[in-house]
Amino acid sequence: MADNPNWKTFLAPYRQVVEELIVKLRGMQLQYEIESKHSPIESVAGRVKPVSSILDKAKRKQIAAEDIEEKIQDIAGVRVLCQFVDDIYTIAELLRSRHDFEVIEEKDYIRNKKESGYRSYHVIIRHPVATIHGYKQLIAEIQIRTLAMNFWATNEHSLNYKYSGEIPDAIQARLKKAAEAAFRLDGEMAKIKDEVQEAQWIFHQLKSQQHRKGE
Ligand code: 0O2
Repeated sequence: MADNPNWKTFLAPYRQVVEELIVKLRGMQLQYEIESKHSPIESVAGRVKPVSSILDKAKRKQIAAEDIEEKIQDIAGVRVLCQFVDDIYTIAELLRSRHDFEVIEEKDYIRNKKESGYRSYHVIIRHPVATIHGYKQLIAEIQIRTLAMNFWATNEHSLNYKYSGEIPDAIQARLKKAAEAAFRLDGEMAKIKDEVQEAQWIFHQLKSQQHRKGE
């Protein structure tokens, strides 16, 4: 079924949504840079969920084929990385204020971390997309997390893959400790946020001067 050519047609508008969202979020990042302000957005990346993962998720959550579009909300997924935890909430606010898509759900796994230790902020949106058959509204997921949260989530994701979702208890316990260490790191960085930002601003100015002089 994963080779079914209909998947290509089904996923094409999702690819478009991912690309449009990346452009919009990078556009926000650039505006902060132009105005020489700290950008809450450090980087943006996106992907369309592979067909095999869509099928696995549908099976695991007992979702019928005709409900996939509505019930699997991360077929179009974009990830935004930030330096500081409060940047996450700034971005969520920016997303809520947009008129070109609608926020339909928010999941705060920072205030309510997952059992695994996972922390991240998920914003589910409904995004319009123009196709040759007319307009469609597609669901997409924007995951917003700090660099520290991402470091943890990436490693945990690899381990989950390696152990097919059955991570041994001892490793799971270590992962939980690592999640708390990452969270403490975010807390410590928040305390010196102003210092870090000032240092980055000075460095940015220096780089721009050197660039202008052609050094
Ligand atoms: P992939 O490979 O990242 O695309 P769920 O029932 O929890 O599986 P649901 O209901 O869609 O999923 O919602 P949720 O939990 O808000 O979002 C799912 C996505 O969040 C996951 O996608 C992961 O990207 C991420 N995520 C959620 N929990 C964890 C976790 O414990 N560890 C890590 N590393 N990531 C997590 P997929 O489909 O699982 O996979």
